[in-house]
Amino acid sequence: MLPRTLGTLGLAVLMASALLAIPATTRADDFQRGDFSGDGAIDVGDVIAILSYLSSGDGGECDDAGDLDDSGTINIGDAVYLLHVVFHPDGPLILAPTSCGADPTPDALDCATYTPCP
Ligand SMILES: [Ca+2]
Ligand SMILES: [Ca+2]
Repeated sequence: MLPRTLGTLGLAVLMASALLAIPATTRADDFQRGDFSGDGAIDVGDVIAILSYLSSGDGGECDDAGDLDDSGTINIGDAVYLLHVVFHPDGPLILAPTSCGADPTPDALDCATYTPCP
């Protein structure tokens, strides 16, 4: 409950300080699985980006995009899976990169930034 002596200015200051106290979220909700490089296209460059991430730890801005099978981790299987997608786009896959969307599975991977999705 607000004290009666707060007044309009006091209330405005209180509301502004409350808004400033809310941490800014940097998580991108929508991304395209497979586009690990974040350029809006799924190609062999994304396979190379995943392999580079696995060897050096330097990744993109959206780790979820590199988790092709949505297992919650990025490993060599994701790179092999993506190679199959790139060279056999009409092949029979159980899971395939799709259009923009949110990660349906809670996991430790993050997607801080992914600009190709609106
Ligand atoms: Ca890409
Ligand atoms: Ca995976």
